[in-house]
Amino acid sequence: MPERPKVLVVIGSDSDFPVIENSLNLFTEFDIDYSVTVCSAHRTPERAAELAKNAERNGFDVIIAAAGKAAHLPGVLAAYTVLPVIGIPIKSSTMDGLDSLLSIVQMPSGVPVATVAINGSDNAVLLAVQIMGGIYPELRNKMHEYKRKMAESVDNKDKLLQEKLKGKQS
Ligand code: RP5
Repeated sequence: MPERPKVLVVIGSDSDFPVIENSLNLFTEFDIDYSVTVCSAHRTPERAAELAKNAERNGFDVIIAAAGKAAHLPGVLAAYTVLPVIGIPIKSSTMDGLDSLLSIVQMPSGVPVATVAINGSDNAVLLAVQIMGGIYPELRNKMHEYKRKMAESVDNKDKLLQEKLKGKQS
C-alpha cells in the first residue's frame, strides 16, 4: 500500500484545465499528492493506455479524468486499470455538456466510471477523498470535519437570512 494518498488527474485537452483548476486546491486542503496531465483518448490513445496501465504501479489510488464532447477518456482509462476512475463531463461544445455526460456515464457493465455532474470537479475530488478514506483513516476524519464546516456555513447563512426577514416583517 502506498504511504500517502495520490491521485492522477487526466484532462483531455489543455482547454479543459480552467474547469478543474480551482478544485485542485482541495487536494492541498486534504494533503493529497496529485499530478495533472493532458492526454487524449483520441489524439494520444497509446499514451492514454500506458498512463492507465502504469497508474497502480506508480502509486496512484484513484484516477480522475475530465473530457468534453465525445468524452471517451475516462472509459478508456477505466478499461486499462482496476483503480477507481471518476469522470468529469466538461461543458465544451454546442450541446452544453450533455454529450460529454452521456459519453462518460453510459459505460457498459464490467467497466465502471463514477460520473459527477457536468463541470463537477469539486465533487470529483471529494469523491476521490471519500474513496481513499477507506485506505487512509486521516482522510475519513478530514472529510467528517469538511462536512461539519459545510453544515456550519449553511446554518450561518440561515441565521443571516432570518435576521434579514425579521427586519422586513417589523
Ligand atoms: C475533448 O475535446 C477535450 O476533453 C475537450 O473537452 C474537447 C475539445 O478539445 P480541444 O479541441 O479544445 O483540444 O477531447
